[in-house]
Amino acid sequence: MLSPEFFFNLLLEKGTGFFTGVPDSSLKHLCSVITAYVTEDNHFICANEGSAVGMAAGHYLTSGCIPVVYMQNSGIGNAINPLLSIMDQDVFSIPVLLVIGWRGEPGKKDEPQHKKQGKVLLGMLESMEIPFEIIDGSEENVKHSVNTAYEYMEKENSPFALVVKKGSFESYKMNGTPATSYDLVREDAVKLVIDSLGPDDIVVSTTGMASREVFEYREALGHGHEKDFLIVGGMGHTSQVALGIALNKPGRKVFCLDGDGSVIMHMGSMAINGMSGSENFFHIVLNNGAHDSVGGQPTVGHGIDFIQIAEACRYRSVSRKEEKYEIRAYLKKIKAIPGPHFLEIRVNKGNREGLGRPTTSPLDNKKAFMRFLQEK
Ligand SMILES: Cc1ncc(C[n+]2csc(CCOP(=O)(O)OP(=O)(O)O)c2C)c(N)n1
Repeated sequence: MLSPEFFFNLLLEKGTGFFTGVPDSSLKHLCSVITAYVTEDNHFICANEGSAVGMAAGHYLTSGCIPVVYMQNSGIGNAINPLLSIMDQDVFSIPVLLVIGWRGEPGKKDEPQHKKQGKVLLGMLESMEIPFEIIDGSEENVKHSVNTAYEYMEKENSPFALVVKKGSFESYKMNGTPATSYDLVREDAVKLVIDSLGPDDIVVSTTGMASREVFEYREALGHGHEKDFLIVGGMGHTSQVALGIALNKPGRKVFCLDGDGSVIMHMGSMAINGMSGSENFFHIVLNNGAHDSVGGQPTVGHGIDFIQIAEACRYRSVSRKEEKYEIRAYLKKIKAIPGPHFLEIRVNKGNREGLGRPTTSPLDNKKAFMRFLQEK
């Protein structure tokens, strides 16, 4: 296995001093090393991977030094536009080193949402004409790959990708972000929301552990899963899927369980939600100030004011809660009045040890959910 510090030092030796990206579980030890060694003004966790490419471009324009953008391969989708229409040799010709965590590598066991992304990753890079090297656990190989990458970027002034196989990095322990002292963790809030639902109400839940917690709680209650649409991939798009359902099914109350990282990733959706006028739409953000599902790296979620943003986006009701009893009472209250509703629930980061994953496939989930929606 590769020491993330060894890899990081190779990048420093090449003159890179600026790091940005969106975290990924397979790169979490590298992210920890970057966080530990790089000053705050030279390391930014961005809203999404495309924004990170943008920030990297700005850094290069002012420093002439090659920046690093790290991401999970699912983030390539967000990054394609700035890579091809800003960084590409046919446009501004700006070098950037992409460090991409390879989920869903063919032949390796992974979650369904990673399967297609993992299969097409190398082909996507090829068709974008971004050369790449594959990184595994070997120090010799990584040295060679980093040399190849920087030689290319310096000569061609354009992006290069290092595709990192899952499990390549050794672990690196660092002190986490300071603990918060809210009443609840995300899973408690998930349970409160599910407990508040009526028989026809539905849930659309976000990427990562929130959806796993919804699934497990339904199992524990002996419920079916037909009322929940668990968006295991497509980070940042949960509220738009939920809104699409709410608009077409005005007789159903639609509870969107979102994450702060997810909302921030495509925050423009809040404006569309608020302005939609959808009376049956409940946007609930479980704000733990972190990308908890991939290692707990900080978001700006506890630093910004979601309430003011939601108000300005014209949600009809807007509130922030953190205590169990007030959340319960508030959910009861807003269910009786027209939305769109926005509720931020402040929670501590953290998850239960041994949290399972949905045992039904996304396809089964879709079929059961559509059947349930047809009933009314
Ligand atoms: C486009 C994209 N980038 C990155 C990821 C990796 N990823 C999965 S879950 C997650 C964190 C989500 O954070 P948040 O929405 O705050 O929810 P939390 O995990 O804290 O509950 C990330 C970064 C992804 N799935 N898709």
